[in-house]
Amino acid sequence: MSVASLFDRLEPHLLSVSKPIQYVGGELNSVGKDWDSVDVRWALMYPDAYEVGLPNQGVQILYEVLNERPWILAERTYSVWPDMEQVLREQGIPQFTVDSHRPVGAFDLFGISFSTELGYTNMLNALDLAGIPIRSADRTDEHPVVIAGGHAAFNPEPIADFVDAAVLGDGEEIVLAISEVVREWKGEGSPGGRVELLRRLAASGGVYVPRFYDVSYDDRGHLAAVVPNHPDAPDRVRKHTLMDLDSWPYPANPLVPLAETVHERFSVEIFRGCTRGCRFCQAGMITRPVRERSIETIGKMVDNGVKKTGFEEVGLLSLSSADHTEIGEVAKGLADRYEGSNVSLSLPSTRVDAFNITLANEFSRNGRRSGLTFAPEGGSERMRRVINKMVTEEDLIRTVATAYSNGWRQVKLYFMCGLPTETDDDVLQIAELAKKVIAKGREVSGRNDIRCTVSIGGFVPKPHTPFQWASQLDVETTDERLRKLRETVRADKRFGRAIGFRYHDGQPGIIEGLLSRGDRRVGRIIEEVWRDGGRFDGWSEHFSFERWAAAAARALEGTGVDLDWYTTRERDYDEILPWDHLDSGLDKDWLWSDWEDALAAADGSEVEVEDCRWTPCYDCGVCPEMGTEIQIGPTGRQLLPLSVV
Ligand code: B12
Ligand code: SF4
Repeated sequence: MSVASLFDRLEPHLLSVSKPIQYVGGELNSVGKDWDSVDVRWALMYPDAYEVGLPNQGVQILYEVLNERPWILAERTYSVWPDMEQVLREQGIPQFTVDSHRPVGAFDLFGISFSTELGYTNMLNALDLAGIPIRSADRTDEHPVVIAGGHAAFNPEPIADFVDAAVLGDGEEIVLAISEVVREWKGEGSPGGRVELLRRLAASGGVYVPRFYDVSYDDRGHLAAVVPNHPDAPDRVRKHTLMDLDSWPYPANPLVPLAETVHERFSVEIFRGCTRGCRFCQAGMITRPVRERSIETIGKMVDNGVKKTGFEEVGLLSLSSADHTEIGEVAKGLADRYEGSNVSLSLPSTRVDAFNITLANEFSRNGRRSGLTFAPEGGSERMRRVINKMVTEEDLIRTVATAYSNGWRQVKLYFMCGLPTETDDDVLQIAELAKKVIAKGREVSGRNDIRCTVSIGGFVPKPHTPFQWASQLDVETTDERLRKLRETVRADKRFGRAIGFRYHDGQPGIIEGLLSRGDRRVGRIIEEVWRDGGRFDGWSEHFSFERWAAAAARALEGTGVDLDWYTTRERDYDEILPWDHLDSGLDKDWLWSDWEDALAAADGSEVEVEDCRWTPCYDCGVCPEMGTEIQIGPTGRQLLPLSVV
């Protein structure tokens, strides 16, 4: 039965809300499909405002992959701002998709993409606005199956009561497989209702259905066991890995936003995965192994994307783009192709050791010579050994010297505060490093307008990393350490103004830590926060630590555990972790020995884990467990076709 558009009810209120254009839809390359002509219908959500959510590659890719099938329809929805929420609640209008303004509750599947855990309260709000019960257990056959994906879904336990299912890893193939299961079940007349559908999804082995697992705790409040309670639910649910990125050249029809968004460029993922082995980096650990897109496919995707969108900037996206085996040829080929046109190229932050000036020159040939960004992450050499990011001070100074002497005036350096074994001194060395960078820049360029911006994020231990056992630094010590650093930077008049200083205070990091390593009991906190008005927790102007702390105290009363237990406590080898039944391929013993190596490095031992792209496999477990292998070039081919722009 057809589902009517809500637009007529929405339109009269659009002029009373901020940025109404974000709710209108109809972007270039968006898709409108006939509701009745398909078998399976997905609503896809990025749980943040349109301006953050629209550029998200994950959602754009899945939207396209699904809509390419004539029997599937996919539409998008984003979090509405509080003024629109008020309109929807007052007028009784449900959460809607921007494509055809259909109610989210009418779809078969509601897929939500979490690149950060701070989107959880926005999910609850969207469910509630959609008229879908926020708890999975309260839903009936009338409601969509709610599925979480994205990096945060590698530990979906804090949202286990709210989602019906979660998917780990690359989504391209599994969303099609899920659609097949739904089509078949609907085709049979939906036997057994949603529980049977969830059973079929769980039995497929690639979808985690939390309700089919019982969780128990011991009398200290520690996790005692996570056991399947259904014979068809596997003991461990595995992640998905897309092999051969060349066969999946998406987005091929990138969406062009109507309103201003955080990114207005066409991005091409030049590879997935990273095996550099930085111990804090969840993205690197969970996306192993490295799979490169070939230079030919990159060339075709850029050509196609620029023509179809009119974007004037092309971003080459990955976790460490300068590591692509043919990055030099890619950069030169694209710079040649777009020479004299309006199209410029950009590369996200570069590893200090992968930087080379020829590459940087290619990237800036047709555009502005904006700042260069490097991420040494640790302020002291000792710290960088602990995190396995082996960049020496000498390397860094040499690299920035090359950049400054080649005409760059600005360098941005990313660091973290609160890393395992860190002391005040490790962080204060960031100031020393920044001063040396400026001094060197002035020396080699002979100019005084050299700048260095230091940007500091709080370290949050993440599941499936060697630091998953680490204690997180408490809010007070984090803030005090950052205060001392700021004072040290400002105290030296010779450099004070040349050094920019950006940092986040410790509070949001602790809540992100709670949500990252939490178990199912944390769900109650999320619900309390949402009921208390919590929305858009990733935005500093909306985030309230007090609200989270108060909700945690209430929700955890009597459990024997508290906010500190989840965050500032170091875990033991024997502890059952909430995500142990979710298989990222990484061998837990390998992770543990890497954690021990980190602690040994803190005391001066020189144990470096090399990159398995260039050295023998060191048995992290992923390739044999997942049946995958590293896919890298060089292919020796060329960037073709060279089209006229
Ligand atoms: C571009 C980018 C941004 C941009 C744009 C965000 C956007 N709208 O997409 C900006 C600058 C805004 C940004 C901000 C932030 N980012 Co960011 N970002 C990235 C980056 C570089 C690329 C993301 C991307 O496009 N990946 C490629 C796509 C294809 O992958 P994907 O989204 O994971 O989707 C695939 C699967 O996960 C899966 N999938 C995804 N969703 C779903 C849903 C369902 C239902 C299913 C079945 C499958 C599925 O299928 C997709 C296709 O295979 C990544 C690093 C990276 N290379 O991944 C960091 C990264 C995602 N960001 C990160 C972080 C921490 C942030 C911030 C929190 C930073 C901050 N402190 O402010 C904010 C959060 C913003 C927000 N509110 O969401 C981290 C995530 C950390 C983590 N969870 O481990 C990453 C991994 C970087 C890192 N190494 O730390 N980011
Ligand atoms: S299994 Fe070996 S080759 Fe594969 S990602 Fe791990 S270390 Fe690298």
